[in-house]
Amino acid sequence: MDSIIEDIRVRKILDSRGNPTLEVDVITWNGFGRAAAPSGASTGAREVVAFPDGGVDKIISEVEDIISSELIGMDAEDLNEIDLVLKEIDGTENLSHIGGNTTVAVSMATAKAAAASYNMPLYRFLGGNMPNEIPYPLGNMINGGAHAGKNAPDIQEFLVIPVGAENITEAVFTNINVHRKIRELIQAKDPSFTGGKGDEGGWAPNLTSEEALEIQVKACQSVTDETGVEVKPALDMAASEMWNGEAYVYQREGVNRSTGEQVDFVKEIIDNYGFYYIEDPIREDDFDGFAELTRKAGNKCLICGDDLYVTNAEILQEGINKKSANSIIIKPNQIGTLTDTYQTVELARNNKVVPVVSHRSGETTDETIAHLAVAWSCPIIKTGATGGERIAKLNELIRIEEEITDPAMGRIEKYR
Ligand code: 2PG
Ligand code: MG
Repeated sequence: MDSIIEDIRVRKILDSRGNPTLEVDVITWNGFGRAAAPSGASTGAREVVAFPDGGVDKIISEVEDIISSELIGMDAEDLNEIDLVLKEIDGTENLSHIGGNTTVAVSMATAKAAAASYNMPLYRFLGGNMPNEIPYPLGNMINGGAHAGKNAPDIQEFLVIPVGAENITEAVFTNINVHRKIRELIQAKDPSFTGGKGDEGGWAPNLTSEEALEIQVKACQSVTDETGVEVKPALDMAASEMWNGEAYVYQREGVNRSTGEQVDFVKEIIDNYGFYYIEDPIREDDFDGFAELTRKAGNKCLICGDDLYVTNAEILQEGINKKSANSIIIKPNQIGTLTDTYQTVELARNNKVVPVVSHRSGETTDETIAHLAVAWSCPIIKTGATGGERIAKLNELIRIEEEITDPAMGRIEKYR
């Protein structure tokens, strides 16, 4: 009885880019859950549709009542069933009728309401007896591509991961040290740098990708030397954004690379600079190009599919069959419900594909993904390094670590 849904409220709120998004409250007899949907700028072609035409306003004026009348009276604890009902209300494969951002916000708010009804934190409610692992934070340092202005690097995200950190506090403060160091190095190279940032809180400098790479690697080394905590460089290349149908276009550099050249270029980056993780190095429909790179460099680097897999278990299965990648980005709003998200995480884990729970470039202060990463023992979380909507997740991880007995950092090596 405690978790029977009594009311659902839907409202329009701001996201970090200033766009409207949806926030949902689910009220049960004995609990309350609130969640908001994020949004992408470099979305994968096979993601579910975020909102139907008419956007958030249409959901509030036309869809809220339908969802409420179906879900009120159901038990929030039966999340699988609720997610099914949401998909039935939509009635389409890609959730284009009511939008994956609508279903995901309701799904997450319902899970939080169920957890609250039993006085449990979400990670415990969803994770049950999962080991108490805290994910390593993959922090955003430099923004380019679709997340920054015109003269920023072509590569979308220059990231770091503090693999030597012993706990989450050490990890997030190591990342912020690198973030500060990178600002200094950018300023030294370009005295006119204003300190401007991109969508995810990384610096947005007037530099080429190669210049940014060098600064990133140097900053990792110097923070490792100064603090003794090993921190490694990583990238999200968002390569589909660069692909023009024939080649990968590095506009800022004036260089085009064929698929073979792109594979060689990425392999060189991994070999020369010791990169730990590279996301979407190849465009989203090229499973074979991904597989070639994974074959050549997957033993020393995580090759991660984001736009490639769009958190979709069926597409992931195709990639597993073709050995396309050894890591996958997990974004609940790419697939629309927590039930489907979890299925993809399970499939990944069972096949030794490292699941990386991730924010979107447009975010809110919703902290749900911090709980999902812990609940599902995902060894890495990608959620920025600074900025209110990013630290909402990082600070929640600090609180979670404090709550659990015997916390350990994520065991990435389990996947090797
Ligand atoms: C990505 C994400 C988040 P977006 O490409 O991984 O970093 O960006 O939300 O714009 O898809
Ligand atoms: Mg990505």
